[in-house]
Amino acid sequence: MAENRSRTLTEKIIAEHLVSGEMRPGAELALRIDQTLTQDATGTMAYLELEAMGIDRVRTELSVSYVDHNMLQQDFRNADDHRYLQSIAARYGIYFSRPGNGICHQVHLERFARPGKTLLGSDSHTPTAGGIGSLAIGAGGLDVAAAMAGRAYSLVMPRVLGVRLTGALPAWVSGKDVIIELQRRLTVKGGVGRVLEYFGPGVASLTVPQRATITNMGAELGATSSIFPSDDVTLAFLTAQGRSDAWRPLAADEGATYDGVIEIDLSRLEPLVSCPSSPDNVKPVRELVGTPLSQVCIGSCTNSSYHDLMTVAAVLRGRSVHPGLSLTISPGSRQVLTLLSKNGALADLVAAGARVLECACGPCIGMGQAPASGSNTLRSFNRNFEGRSGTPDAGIYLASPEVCAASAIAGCIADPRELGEPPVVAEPASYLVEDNMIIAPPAPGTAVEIVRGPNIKPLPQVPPLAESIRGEALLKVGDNITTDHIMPAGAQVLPFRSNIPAISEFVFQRLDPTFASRARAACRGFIIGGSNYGQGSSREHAAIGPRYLGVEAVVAKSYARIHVANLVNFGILPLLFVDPADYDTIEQGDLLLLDDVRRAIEAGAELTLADLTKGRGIAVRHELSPRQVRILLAGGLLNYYRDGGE
Ligand code: MIC
Ligand code: SF4
Repeated sequence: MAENRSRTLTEKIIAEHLVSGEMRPGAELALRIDQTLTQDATGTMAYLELEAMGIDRVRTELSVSYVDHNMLQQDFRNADDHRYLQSIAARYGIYFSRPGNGICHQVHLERFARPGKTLLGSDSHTPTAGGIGSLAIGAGGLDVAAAMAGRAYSLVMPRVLGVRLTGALPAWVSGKDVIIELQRRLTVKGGVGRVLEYFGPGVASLTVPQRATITNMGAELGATSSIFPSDDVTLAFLTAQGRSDAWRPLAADEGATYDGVIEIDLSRLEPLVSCPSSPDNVKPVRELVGTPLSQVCIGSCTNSSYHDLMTVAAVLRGRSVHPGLSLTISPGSRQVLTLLSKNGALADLVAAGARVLECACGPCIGMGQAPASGSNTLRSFNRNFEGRSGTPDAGIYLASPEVCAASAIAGCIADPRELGEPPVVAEPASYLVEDNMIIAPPAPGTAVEIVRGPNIKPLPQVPPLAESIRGEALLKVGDNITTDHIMPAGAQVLPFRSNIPAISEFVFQRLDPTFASRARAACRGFIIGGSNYGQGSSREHAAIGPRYLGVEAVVAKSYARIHVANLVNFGILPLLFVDPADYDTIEQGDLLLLDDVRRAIEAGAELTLADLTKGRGIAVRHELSPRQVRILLAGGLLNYYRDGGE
């Protein structure tokens, strides 16, 4: 790249952090990571991996361990995990955000995120911090552990898609509608291989929390990240958080060229809704008015800021939640909850009949509040994948807090514009800053005992890639299979996140309850996938679980970014059909053979998959970098590092 070329903001931050590689879209490069975050559901595995790396103390500028997902404590398991995480944080020099302090992305935005820094998080919604101008990327726990150990993060140089904002949002329209509009235009795979970079005159009209709602849900486009410039609005937010020293102005160079530009005139947007069961199944709220609901849930890392909940409280003030439904509110952070309780808004919510839950992910990840069977739930969340609410046949709708509040009163989906003048909610000049729920690590060298409960099992060992892979097509699935399909979450499954043998029993349970026992009996095998295989979360359990059950390769039409990295990290070979039409020729149960596979993946990108049942060869290929080939040959990233790999 020419030195003097005008750069996008994304390119500037990447250039500042480039350790090796070329900033050419599609090329692999390695980035220095300034900050990391983990949450409890992915964190236990990440810290077991960190322990396996044998370092003494994290080597990042800042690492934070949050507890926000596994909050129901039906037995000892989740509590034991939290205790393990707290002891690991103290041992390795990591800040620990205690259970009750809030959702990782909301708290990180408030207390730690910095413009211009790189942040790697073991959660797919890590790009929330892009709302403050941080280049924030979601990854599997092992990649985050490696970053904590001081290793550079390898990724494919993304294309930078510009989103030019003009105008200002009309009454009752919010940041959520901007990102739902992008879901409509780009679909759940439209962001794969791209960073969405927002610019233009409309940016100044959006607050940091609104920007963060937009960058958060870029994950549902499959984007590598999403980012806003850092401007006076960013400075005001950081000042109100008592962190003005973290500010630096940041924007793309004048004349920077994007790999395509999408124009959004904010003033032309209207309230939108994502219908079941995909965020890109979008309709304007006016077409859905009257849709029956049994539940409304407000919260999640997408929409539980001070502004969001104050708006909801203002709508509910003096009114009652409709008797036909249940309204839950999960504040994003204790800072938000404390502010609401001091200014009386919490009383308004409670008086209206809202069920106020703790500051955590809660219903978003099926940790309680499963809706009634066959009913609809409306949520201010970011994902509405089948079964994610805990009720397989419930319809999940996604919308802004404004739409949710209006609907909670009406008892069915309602258009908030019918409520007249919208409430005016200003961002506070200063938030209530109290970090007593964040435990700083003790001085280096302090003796700390790591506390492990009986549910925390050692990491399974992965053998090096076999010479040949012979086995059944254990399962054939369609397009846009999510990690919620591959490895479900929810209250029943999440307590096993630190116990691979136990959690593996749930692999593909929602699609085929016989999968785990069939895979175990077969010992080895393949998965056949459609396009965008593995979209959604960063959970590496969706790779470790199948690998534990004997899956050695996946053959699909295309992959989601984080999942394909997790497959490589745990020694599962991700292959692509050269001709996607060949997908139709393979049937579940076919006996497949990849012969001489170690040599073949090193020698070139094309291989032949023999379908022994059908008696035909199928051309398949890989898009692996030379480093990823070496990782696979070693049997995953931990083996690769152990053997001296970089
Ligand atoms: C999700 O929203 O699906 C999760 C739960 O936050 C996941 C992480 C996990 O599975 O623990 C994610 O988004 O990465
Ligand atoms: Fe938590 Fe839901 Fe956000 Fe995932 S998407 S981090 S489960 S609030």
